[in-house]
Amino acid sequence: MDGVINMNELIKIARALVANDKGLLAMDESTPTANKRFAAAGIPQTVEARRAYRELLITTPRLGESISGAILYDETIRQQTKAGVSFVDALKQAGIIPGIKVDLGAKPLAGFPGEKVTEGLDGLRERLTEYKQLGARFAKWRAVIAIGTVGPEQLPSGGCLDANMHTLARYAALCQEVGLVPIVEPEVLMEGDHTLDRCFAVTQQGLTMLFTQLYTQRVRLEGLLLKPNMVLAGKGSFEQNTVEQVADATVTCLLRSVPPAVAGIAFLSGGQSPEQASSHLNAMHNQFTGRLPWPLTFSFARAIQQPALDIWKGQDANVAAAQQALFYRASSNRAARQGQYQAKRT
Ligand code: 5MM
Repeated sequence: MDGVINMNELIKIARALVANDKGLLAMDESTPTANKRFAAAGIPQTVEARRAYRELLITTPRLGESISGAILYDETIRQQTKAGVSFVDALKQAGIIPGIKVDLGAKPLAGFPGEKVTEGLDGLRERLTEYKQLGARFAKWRAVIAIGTVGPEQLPSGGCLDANMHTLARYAALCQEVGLVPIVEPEVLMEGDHTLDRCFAVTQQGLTMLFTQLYTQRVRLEGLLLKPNMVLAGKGSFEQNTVEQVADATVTCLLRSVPPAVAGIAFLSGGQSPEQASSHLNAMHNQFTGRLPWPLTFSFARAIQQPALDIWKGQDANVAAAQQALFYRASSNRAARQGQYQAKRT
């Protein structure tokens, strides 16, 4: 394993990613996901359209005022702006730390109908080494946990939680060995008709198992970020909760299951609207002022990008307006970290 110097460097990067009330821009959609979102917005699903869209995001003026790090994808980390500047260098010039999604996606878990395990450990050490050479300073791996029922069985199963949390810990250990800050993302999905209480119980169980696995695999928590879901009722639940209830449940769940040594927590948005995601983060800061042991921020994809994508529509003429929308969502989320966000339409 690494010596003290490398771990100090990791801790420095982890802290920089959550410093100054900034957060992360998740722009690590795999090609199938990016194409799905483009198709829904009537944008051609080509390499050039994906490149142009990522250039729009990365070159948004003053983005670095609110964004500390951007999560890229294998295709994107190798691309350049039209002017020939690599995306990695463009991010660095904007004061944004480049990162990379390194999982190879969630696949059906053998023996557990309806559940998935994220793949990508084989050859990961070599891939991480290459990404570090390309300029990445942190990495991200997402596991998905479904709540529901299959026949008589309640999901998630212990087997699914075990497999995913073990895999996340093995990934995190490899990242630290190579010198990349791991972001671990165990996402409890919003799909389903479950209550907020059920999401709370599953999130707490998953996080408790995750930190046991991280301990077992000798991962240093000071050099790691957690990217969890907020605690929410399922999208199909008739019982939806207030912003204050979501904020209270989410932070209470995290306080019970995440050690204070963790460098920071950066939420995924999971299908919430941009306004909902910012309002929830804002309420957490207002309701728990002075009681948060870790920096609490955002690492949104849809909740930060969607307005920009909708405006862009694949047209050069819309780039400036789309960038303004992205800037607005990024600064709104920074304001939410300060408890100063006021929801209004973009
Ligand atoms: C949950 O997804 C992550 C956060 O995005 P949201 O804020 O929209 O929930 C996101 O980083 C995700 O991991 C990437 O979009 C990659 O997704 P795929 O499914 O393409 O690997």
